[in-house]
Amino acid sequence: MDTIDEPRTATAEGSAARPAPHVDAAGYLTTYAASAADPEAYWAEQGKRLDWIKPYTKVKDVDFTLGQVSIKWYEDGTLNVAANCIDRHLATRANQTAIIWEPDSPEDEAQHITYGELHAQVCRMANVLTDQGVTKGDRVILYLPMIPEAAYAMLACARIGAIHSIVFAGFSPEALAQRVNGCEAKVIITADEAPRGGRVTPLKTNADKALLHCSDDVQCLVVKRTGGETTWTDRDHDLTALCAAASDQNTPVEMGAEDPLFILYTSGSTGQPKGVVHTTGGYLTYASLTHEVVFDYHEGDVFWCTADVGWVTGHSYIVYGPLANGATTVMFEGVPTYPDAGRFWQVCEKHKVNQFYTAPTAIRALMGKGPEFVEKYDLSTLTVLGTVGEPINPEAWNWYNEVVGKKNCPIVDTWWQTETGGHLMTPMPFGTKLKPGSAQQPFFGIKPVVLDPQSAEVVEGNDVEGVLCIADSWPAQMRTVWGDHERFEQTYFSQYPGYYFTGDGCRRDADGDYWITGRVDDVINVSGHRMGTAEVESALVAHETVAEAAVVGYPHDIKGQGIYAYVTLMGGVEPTPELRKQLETWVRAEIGPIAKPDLIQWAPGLPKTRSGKIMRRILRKIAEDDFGSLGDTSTLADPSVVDDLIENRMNRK
Ligand code: 6R9
Repeated sequence: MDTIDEPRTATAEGSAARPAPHVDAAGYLTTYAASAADPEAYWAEQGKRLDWIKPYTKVKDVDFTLGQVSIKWYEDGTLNVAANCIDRHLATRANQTAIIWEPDSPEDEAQHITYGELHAQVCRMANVLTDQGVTKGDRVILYLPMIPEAAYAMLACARIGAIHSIVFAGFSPEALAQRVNGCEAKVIITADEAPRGGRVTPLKTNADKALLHCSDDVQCLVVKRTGGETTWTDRDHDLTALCAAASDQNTPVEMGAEDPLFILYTSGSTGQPKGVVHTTGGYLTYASLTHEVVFDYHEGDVFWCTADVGWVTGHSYIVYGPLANGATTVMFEGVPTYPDAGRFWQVCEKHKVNQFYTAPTAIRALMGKGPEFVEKYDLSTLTVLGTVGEPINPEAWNWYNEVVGKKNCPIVDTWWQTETGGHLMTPMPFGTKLKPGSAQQPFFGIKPVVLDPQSAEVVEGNDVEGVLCIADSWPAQMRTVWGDHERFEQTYFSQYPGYYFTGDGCRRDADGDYWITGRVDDVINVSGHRMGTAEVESALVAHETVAEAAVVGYPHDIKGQGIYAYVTLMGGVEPTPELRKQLETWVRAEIGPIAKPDLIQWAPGLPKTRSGKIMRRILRKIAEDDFGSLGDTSTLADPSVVDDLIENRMNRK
């Protein structure tokens, strides 16, 4: 498992013309040591990557103490994120492509949007938002396909100081309504329809359904993506037409470094998704720095992150990081397998992509289709490959390395979270001996610690395992949960006092490299998407036939983890295959397609302690088809339920 690959050099065969890498092996050690010894000095310097209206004099003001958690970076500085991502590049890059937009269908033409055009489009949308009464601090929900307007809308909000909150276009009307209400949004920006993988999602119709549950004051701005028919009410405005008529000049608003930039809802172990808040100065500094260093991005490179802007990866590495660096960033509307499994590689060839960043689940799915889909295309421009979202299994890593990278492109396995804003652990592409499956080393200024889950004590030394915490802040750390600072403190700072608790378990191997072993809470990771088991359970029990439900993850070949639901029906309800289908459809509608259970087992009873607590450990084991090691079941109120669950288990190897 611990195969070591020698550190690559940027002048390896095929990339002879590349500039020297930003960080080599010696450079990593020196810079890391300096950043850890004097974080203030390191981050004071890094903040200068940005253009500040009023430069900061204070760098860091952080307290991780429960009851008074407070995180501030560059707090007395002022700046504007859109000006940093666009305006400051205009003198030298007005005619350089900022965004390459690749539509869902390869038959349709790609768009190359220059920094000059991006400026005009963002100014137009900023003016439209202002006309709608949106001002600094107001919330705007974005429910959009992967179209350039999604980036314009993010930057237009940033320009006028509004706080955007993107809701992934795969989420249901119910999930959308919850988020509109959760942050009391003034406006929602959506599109008529979202084409993806040859199919069309009626986004505007979904938005209409959601808005039935929201205040009548919420305005709806609609981008014309397909021109398809949609209903039209008094609150709807044609955003495409309004932008065309608006001025292409707009003065960016001066924002404090600690003013919120965006809210992004993410799943936790309990309750409803929480609104992760990221702020202006620290977030952008960190997104920009990590984008440059971790992908070894250089002037003129074409960078492609295949994520959706509905997830944090899309925020930091499609829009904010690359644009802050004046890069050319690819935005892809489609899916990896449409029209066939060669789509990613066709796009890499077509746009001469230099850095390619995707999720292990996509790699596993494509690996199953065979190498011929990759080999058809010229991938010689690729220099660095990246993965994110879940651990990558060595088999997928090797395929990515050999078939895609031709053993010539280092793979950066980047571990991070919605909460962290950017990469916290990753190899350096030209400065680390790579180990397939390991996120390896902390990024500059990051201090990981392994704690014993029982004693909460720090585990020193190597070849150890425990829960992963971070000992000190970094500029892109989330600042709070929107509207619920107490929940923020409880979730991240209460279990292991003095540390940021990541929710992940990890192993530090004999060389000091980190291996993420997965969540230690009730969060599962389905195709790289975070899902709270509690969310799926509450969707299930909302169905009239369901008395009780317990949801766990189980190993899934393609998705990493699948969703396994144990369902106890109301008395008198027949468990039929039709009902199983109905429940699947129900969860899809309540949350979205990504939450659909893969397996539903009818459970006449659930294993519970005498105090009524569901023993998830047992349910996980049965779902993993590993019931030989169930451990002590004698504390169960009724141990016989376990036999029935084992006998009727759904996942048989
Ligand atoms: C960026 C993102 C965060 C959770 C995280 C962890 C898992 C992410 C990983 C990884 C192993 C990696 N995760 N990257 N596990 N190796 N390289 O994915 O954010 O959606 O918030 O998920 O994903 O469990 O805690 P988010």
